[in-house]
Amino acid sequence: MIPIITAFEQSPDRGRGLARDMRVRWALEEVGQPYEVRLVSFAEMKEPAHRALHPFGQIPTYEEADLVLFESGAIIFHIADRHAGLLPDDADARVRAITWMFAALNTVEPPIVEREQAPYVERDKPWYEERLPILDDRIRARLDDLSRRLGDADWLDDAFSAGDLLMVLVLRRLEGTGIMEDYPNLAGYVARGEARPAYQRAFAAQLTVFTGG
Ligand code: GTB
Repeated sequence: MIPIITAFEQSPDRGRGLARDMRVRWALEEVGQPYEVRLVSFAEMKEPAHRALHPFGQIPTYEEADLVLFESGAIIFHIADRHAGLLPDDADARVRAITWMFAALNTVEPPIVEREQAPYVERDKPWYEERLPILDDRIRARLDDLSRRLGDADWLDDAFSAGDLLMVLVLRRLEGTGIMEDYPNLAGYVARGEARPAYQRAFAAQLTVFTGG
C-alpha cells in the first residue's frame, strides 16, 4: 500500500524544505517507503473534503488504506513505529528518541514559530520593535540548553532517530535570522541532517514541485 501525503501546491518558500510535508517526505525516504503526493491549494485545504482528512484545514496529511492521519509529529511516529530505521529497538532508547520528538515540537519549535510569525502579524503594532529581541531571547534560551546537551555528539541520543529528524527541521526554520551562527555545534548538527541521502531526496522532491523537471 503506497501512502499518499498532501503538500502545498504553492508555498512561500517555493519548496525549500520549510513546509511540514518535508518532515514526512524525509521520514519516508529514511525508511525506504515509496509515497505519492497530492498537492492542494490554499482554498482546497479549507474545503470539507480536505477537512475530513485534517480538521484544521492544513497540510500535511497521510493516507494509508483506511488510515488517515494529520499532525506531522503523529505521522512521523507512525512511520517510525512501523518501519525500521527511525527508532531504536531497545525500549529505553526508543522512548528517549520519542522524548526528543516531543522536545523538538513542544519545547524548541514554539518560540521559533512565534518569532517567524511576528513580522506577519505584528509588524504594524507599536510594541513590535521592542518585542522582537524578547522573542529572540526565548529562542536563544532553548538553543543554549540544546547546544549544551548536544555537545560534540553527532545526534541527540546516540544513533540518528526521528527525534533528530524533527529537531533538524525545526532548527532549519532559523535560517536567515543569524541566530544559528552563534551555535556552531547546532549548525553542524543541521548540516549533518541535511547531508543524509534521504534528506536530499526528500528536499529534491519537494523542490521539484516548484521548479518542475
Ligand atoms: N501542527 C501541525 C503539524 O505539525 O502538522 C501544523 C501544520 C501546519 O502548520 N501546516 C501549515 C499549513 O497548512 C503548512 S507547514 N498552513 C496553512 C494554513 O494553516 O492555512 C508551515 C509552513 C509553511 C510554509 C513555510 N514556508 O514556506 O516558509 C514554512 C512553514
